Amino acid sequence: MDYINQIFEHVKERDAGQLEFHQAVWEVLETLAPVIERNPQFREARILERLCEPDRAIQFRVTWLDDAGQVQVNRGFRVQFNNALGPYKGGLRFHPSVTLSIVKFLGFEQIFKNSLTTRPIGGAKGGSDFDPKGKSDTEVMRFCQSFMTELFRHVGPNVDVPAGDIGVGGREVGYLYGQYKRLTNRWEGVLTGKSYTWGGSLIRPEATGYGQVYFLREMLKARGQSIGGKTCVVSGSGNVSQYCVEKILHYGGKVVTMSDSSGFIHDPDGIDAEKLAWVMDLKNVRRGRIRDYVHAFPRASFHEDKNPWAVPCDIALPCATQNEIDTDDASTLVNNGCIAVSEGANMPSTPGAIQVYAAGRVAYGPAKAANAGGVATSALEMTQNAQFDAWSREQVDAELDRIMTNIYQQCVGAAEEYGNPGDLFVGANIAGFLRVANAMLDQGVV
Ligand code: NDP
Ligand code: 2IT
Repeated sequence: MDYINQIFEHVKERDAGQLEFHQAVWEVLETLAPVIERNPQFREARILERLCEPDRAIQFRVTWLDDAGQVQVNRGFRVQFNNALGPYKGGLRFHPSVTLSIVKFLGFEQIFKNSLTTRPIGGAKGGSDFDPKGKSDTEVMRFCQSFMTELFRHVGPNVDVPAGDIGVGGREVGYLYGQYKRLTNRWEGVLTGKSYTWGGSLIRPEATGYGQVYFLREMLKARGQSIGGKTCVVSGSGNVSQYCVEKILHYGGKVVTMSDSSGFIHDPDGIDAEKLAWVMDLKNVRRGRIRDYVHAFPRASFHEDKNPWAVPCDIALPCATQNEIDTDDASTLVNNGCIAVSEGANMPSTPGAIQVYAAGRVAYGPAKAANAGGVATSALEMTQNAQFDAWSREQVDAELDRIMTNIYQQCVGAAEEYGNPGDLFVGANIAGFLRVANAMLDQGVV
């Protein structure tokens, strides 16, 4: 549709060079033509143009002292994309690859993902090119304190509520929270992913991986299949991967790979609960490399600088980073008999890979839907904070499962209603978009 192409051309011209942002925008725009045709009011109100332009993008310098007393300079970002549905909400990523383009792609996707959760949360993302790898705890603390010394004036429990993402876990959230509290003298739910003993929610650490598998379960159920007995290939070995593996094991699946940025391990016997506990200790406590797995479990092999997609599997679960499955990887998966892909990472499949899934009739759970369990549980943490309450594991997990099942149903319903039955990629975009777009119409020209 000409109108949609025009908007995309304008984004590319205005934000030249922001390739990840362009990719994320096009993935949404290309699916919305039937919605715009049926709802001319969105075009009149220029909803798409407004959605492609963040409410504000904050960039700042983060200066800190390393353990040797040297001055270090990093760049910090927070992009507040859209708050039609609730306070800005989305994670912080600390990784050397972080740029404005990366933060904008993540913030843009977050708008639609958060909308799908049906919780009152808008979309945002932030981060820094700071690399926590190899840094001491005190260096990480000083960095986080300096980062929050600028960020605190832009966030708040009813304004913008950051959380974790790559390189930001419980340790970083703790240091960020401590500095916010010191600067404001307020103990309030300004961040999610906090430790349970001081305002965090049970199940938040597990939520993204668990939710990804609940979504997978629903996709398979619709095809008369289940996770039990299926061979699964997982990438990453961080927060999302660990709890994805845990939940696959719970449903009786077999996980044969995990990875990090140095390569992947293949364990033909399967990564069982005991081996997973070993990986969790390696990654979360010792902060080591996945290659060490083969020393502890010698029947496994390590494949340096490779991703795991060539290992034959029934189900692929990307949980590391963007664009980690390209067209060739997707073709290999399909040729090896893969029947389902559920995305834990954000935008892990390239546009070409997504086409390969469709042609191969692979059940495809797109990131916006399949990994929304993390932010959904963050929203439950916000609710508990607002109530000065703490719910049980069972209560939070049941709510997470309900939300993920509902997201699956929304995707199916929207895909059907707009002429693409069974296409969850299209369904997720449309269902996520409609709630935000209608809220923007209600709230006038702002
Ligand atoms: P972690 O930092 O805990 O783990 C990231 C994992 O991915 C590590 O194993 C890391 O390896 C690997 N990885 C990161 N970057 C690359 C890269 N460029 N190439 C290869 N491997 C890489 O992050 P999370 O588990 O929290 O996040 C993983 C993905 O899930 C991200 O895409 C994130 O946006 C997404 N996500 C996270 C949510 C959350 O709640 N945490 C919610 C929804 C989505 P190494 O240690 O070597 O860097
Ligand atoms: O990509 C994501 O949804 C996250 N990193 C989680 C965001 C959140 O606010 O919990």
